[in-house]
Amino acid sequence: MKLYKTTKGFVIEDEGYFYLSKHTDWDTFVNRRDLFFEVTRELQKLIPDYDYKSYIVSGSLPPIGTQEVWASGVTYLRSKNARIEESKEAGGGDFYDKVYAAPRPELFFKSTAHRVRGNKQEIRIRRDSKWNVPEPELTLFINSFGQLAGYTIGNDVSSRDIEGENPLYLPQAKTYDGSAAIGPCLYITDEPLPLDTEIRLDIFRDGKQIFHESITIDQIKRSFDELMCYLLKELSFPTGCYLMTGTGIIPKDDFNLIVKDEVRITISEIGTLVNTVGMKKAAV
Ligand code: DO4
Ligand code: MG
Repeated sequence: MKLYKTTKGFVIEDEGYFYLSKHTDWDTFVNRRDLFFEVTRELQKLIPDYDYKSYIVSGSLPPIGTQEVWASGVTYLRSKNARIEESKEAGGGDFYDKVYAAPRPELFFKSTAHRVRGNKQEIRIRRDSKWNVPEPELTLFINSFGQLAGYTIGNDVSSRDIEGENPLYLPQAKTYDGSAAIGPCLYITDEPLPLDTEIRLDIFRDGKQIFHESITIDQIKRSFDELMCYLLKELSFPTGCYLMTGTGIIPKDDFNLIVKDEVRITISEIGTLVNTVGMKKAAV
């Protein structure tokens, strides 16, 4: 089942039918103990209406209320190798090798809710950066009970020149207005995602496809339990949180995201998250 946040309310999609939930607060809507069971029960009292589909066609709000967005780093071999390369001159290479092998994963704060963009909303690149990339990441929704309650698609937009200059600049490379996108929905299921689930990244410039690559989630070095366990060790999340699980797709070093590029990230079970890079103006 897919839960969408729209300007007209929360739309539930189930087997091709669309329902409008009676809930009006996202945080309580998604923080029910057995969400899949509760939504299934809720559907029995609702009448499907195809018109509700139109609420999500033109884009949807990010599926977020007051949750923080966190992110995991260097969870795929490809990511480790690319970071070693980009930070060689700064002497950062060793850190990435070590964190890839260490029991403790790299986890970092990515975004507050108000900086997050939804499907078909504009993401941003920093005005003081010359090398930017999207990072397509399966993103977990961890509820207020500490349970993995759903999945969405995340884009961890990153400034590689800032990150590469000095690993201590990571927060600036990762966190700024419009650097995170999630959506198009929160996908809830009563079964774990299959290991051959594919994450696909397509980038279009002036209507032409300039990049495409995919990876399956079985290439990830760490289990979701492991990532969640470290995140929840010393942090409480009264309304739950999102956790991006890291990227396994990194465009070649000559690739640079620019204004007006369209980034599409697809995970077939969840949908496609589409974002265009907005003009380099101050965020609203
Ligand atoms: O260590 C830098 C960031 C890593 C990251 O965002 C990723 O691997 O996805
Ligand atoms: Mg990332």
